[in-house]
Amino acid sequence: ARTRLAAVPDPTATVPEPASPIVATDAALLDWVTEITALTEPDAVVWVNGSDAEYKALTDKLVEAGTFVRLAKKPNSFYCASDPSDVARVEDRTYICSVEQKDAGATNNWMAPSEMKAIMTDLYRGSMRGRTLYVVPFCMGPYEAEIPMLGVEITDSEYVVASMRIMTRVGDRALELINAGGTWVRALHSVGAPLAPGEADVPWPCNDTKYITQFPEERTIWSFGSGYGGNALLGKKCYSLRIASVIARDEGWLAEHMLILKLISPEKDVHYVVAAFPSACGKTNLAMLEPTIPGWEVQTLGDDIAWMRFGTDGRLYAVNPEYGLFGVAPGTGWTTNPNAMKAIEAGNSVFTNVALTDDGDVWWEGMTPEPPAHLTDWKGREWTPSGLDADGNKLESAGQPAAHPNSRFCTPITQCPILAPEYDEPVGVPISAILFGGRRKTTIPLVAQARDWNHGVFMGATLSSETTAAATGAVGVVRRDPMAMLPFMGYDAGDYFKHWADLGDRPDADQLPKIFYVNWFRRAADGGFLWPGFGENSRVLKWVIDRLEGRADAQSTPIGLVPAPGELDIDGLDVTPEDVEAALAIDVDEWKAELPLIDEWFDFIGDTVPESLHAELAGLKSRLGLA
Ligand code: SAT
Ligand code: MN
Repeated sequence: ARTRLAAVPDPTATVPEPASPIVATDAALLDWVTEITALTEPDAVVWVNGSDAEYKALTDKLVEAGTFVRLAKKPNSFYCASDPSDVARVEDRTYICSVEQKDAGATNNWMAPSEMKAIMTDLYRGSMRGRTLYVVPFCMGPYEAEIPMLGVEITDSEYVVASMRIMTRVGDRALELINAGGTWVRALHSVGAPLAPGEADVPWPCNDTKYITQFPEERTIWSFGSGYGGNALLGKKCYSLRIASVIARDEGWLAEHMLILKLISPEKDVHYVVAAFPSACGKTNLAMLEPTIPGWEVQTLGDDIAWMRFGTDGRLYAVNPEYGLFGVAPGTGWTTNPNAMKAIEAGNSVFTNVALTDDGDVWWEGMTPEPPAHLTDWKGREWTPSGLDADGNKLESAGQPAAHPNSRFCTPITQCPILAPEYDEPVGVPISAILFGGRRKTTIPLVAQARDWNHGVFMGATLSSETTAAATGAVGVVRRDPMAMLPFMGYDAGDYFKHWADLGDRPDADQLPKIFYVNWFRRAADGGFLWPGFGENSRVLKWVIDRLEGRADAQSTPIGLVPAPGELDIDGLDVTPEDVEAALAIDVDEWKAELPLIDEWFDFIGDTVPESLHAELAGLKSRLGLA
């Protein structure tokens, strides 16, 4: 059973944790904690200071509660299985509650703020009974930033506190910056599973009713009912994308769903590249890629989110607001992503919905070529490769993956062996190129460069991808996912495109990064991938950098600039030239099928789609001879 802390719902009595010399002095914060404590009625209030001792106590508590299993094979690391109903982001339960509906736009769920607050206030009433309310001060991005991006998450989930500590900068330093007058985002979270006196807890408390709500004008987040990932670690998608995209619009910068990597050429030129892909399309793998072409080196700065602001030189500088990796586990292995594997080996990680080995390690599909002979699957059931138990009886888990397809490792980014030393540079790193990518079996070539900024914005705005297990719902359905931000735009999609397009009107627009569209996932007629991906994607990055340096030729096609024959380095690549050609091909029939989908998409978004993008679409149609 879970040990209970003192049953005194009095924040002032529990504010100063003995380990922490820092006490909150910000009146708004103290008032908010008092208000939420009165509403949610926790047994105790704990202020999180970010110390190792605190983490130890927290993870011990999670082990005792049966939520965590301490791994024998990895230092300071834990296996965790969620409730089977709570395994991914819930996009249909995610709301942008702007004051006016039009500001949420066609792509977001909306409800009037007062209506949503009434519903959720009722849900929060008493929702933390029997639990501890944690106050988690945090900072997205470096503490030393000119304007540190602060937040406070209130949560009743120890899993969330432990994960936030890995994923973001939490504790005293953030609290000090708040005490000093820093602006901060309110982020309220409850799993929505109050305990009656004496009631035993379950390992993964959650509620069938879920709401993930952003109030953009108030820079406020309310989340209820889920303990999982992007639903509950509110510094991640809710703050760093949905709320931050609104702040970025207001202040003239970009908050994007992008990895950040550093490429060093054999000539030792350094280029920083950001790349937007939908969830579970290989961002973590690309961010940590091991180039297969000689002389090239990749270093990592971020694998999921980039905040980009303009420097005085007119260039865009990117910062990774996060401090950890929340990577999709399946498919991550020593051949596909050795750097992620090394980061994980170093320990200090939480693994959610993976499989557990008999000797106290984790496993998932794709980690090793052959699975271990015996596992506990993510649902806690016995699992064997054959689907049979020792007596030859069929297991309930037979025929199912041992790890959930959206299972995750949560690991400090500082453990990444190829982390760029400048990963926490407060002003960020200057970006040379932006890649947009999706997961498409057809139509989209391996790589195409945009002719200019506006064309690149069009590529991003019409980006499409097959859905993945990162969100609940059907997998493998093609949908538009603009800039890979469909579930994360905090305001109207057309206004978001306009914000991007307007950057092209800056007087120093020639300093903007060059834009490319990539697709690692195109298939041959027989269903096989045309391009091997992973480390071989370095060949595409090389062409990108060679384009920036004026060293590589492109050929103009109706959809953009693709590598001229012989310009993509396929030296030593184990792929036929015909497959490479097919990966790069522009098939007019496929584009004929694509264009109505883009028409539909712009119609769906409505009047706010900027004229410049309609003009791009008209240009594309006429170049394809389809106008
Ligand atoms: O669930 S998360 O949003 O944290 C991960 C993802 O979907 O990219
Ligand atoms: Mn993501």
